[in-house]
Amino acid sequence: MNIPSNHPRAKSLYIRELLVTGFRNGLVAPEGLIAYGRGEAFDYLLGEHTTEVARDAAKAASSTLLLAKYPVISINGNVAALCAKEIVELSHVTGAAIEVNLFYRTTEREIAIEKELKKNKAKFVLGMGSNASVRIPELQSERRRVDPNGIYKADTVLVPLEDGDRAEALVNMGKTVITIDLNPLSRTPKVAHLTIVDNIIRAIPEMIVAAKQLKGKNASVMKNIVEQFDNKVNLVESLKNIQGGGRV
Ligand code: PTJ
Repeated sequence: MNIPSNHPRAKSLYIRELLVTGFRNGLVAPEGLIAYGRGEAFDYLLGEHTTEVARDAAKAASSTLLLAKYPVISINGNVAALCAKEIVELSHVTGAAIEVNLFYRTTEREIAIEKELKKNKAKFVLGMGSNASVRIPELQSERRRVDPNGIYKADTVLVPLEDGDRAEALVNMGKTVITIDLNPLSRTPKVAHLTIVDNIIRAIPEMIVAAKQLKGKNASVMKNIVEQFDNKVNLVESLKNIQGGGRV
């Protein structure tokens, strides 16, 4: 669809188009369109921009990935449709592996998502087909199937647009869990160690900028950023921004 660039809601309509195209190309589950509707409502309340606290969270998230021994980024259909290129760049800058992990898992969607990631220069993609051979304890959904060389062995996992169950199960496995979720009231942001309350389409580029600035710096600089970060405080501040119409 041709969206006039001077349309007052052009950016928002453009994001919708990415998801609809992703759905038509077999990346996004039909339920993913509904899930975005919830996210979009929070983004509207947030003022559709990256707040200062979200920027702080993105900096802490990039520090955490750079400090990790084996970081992995978990990809679902919505993430692939919205920011495959940026995810691949973040993985290159931070050294994180990429794993496909779907709630509504089908072989066709796995393949379509892998193709999209490789088109955007991903060197390899974990979690495909029978490679997702181990199970996360406590979980019943398809998300429990993970790659022994990926999420299962990771010390740090970035799980954007996630459901609370798996985030909690990963925390219980002793992993450091980072999420991106526009809804600070959702369970995932509360159980994760670190949450960026922002649209993933803006959050991943923020993380890339932060990672590029921090890479090569002394580990103590990044450790300090992570220690200063308080997830609970950040969520409360994000909620205040939403209540204030996103002007903060
Ligand atoms: O591709 P699959 O099969 O793995 O399915 C993916 C979806 C997203 C359909 C699945 O994970 C799902 O149902 O997710 P939920 O439980 O609806 O949670 C999605 C969360 O992400 C909600 O809290 C939304 O507010 C939030 N969200 C949606 N879009 C964005 C977002 N947060 C940040 N950026 C977005 N663009």
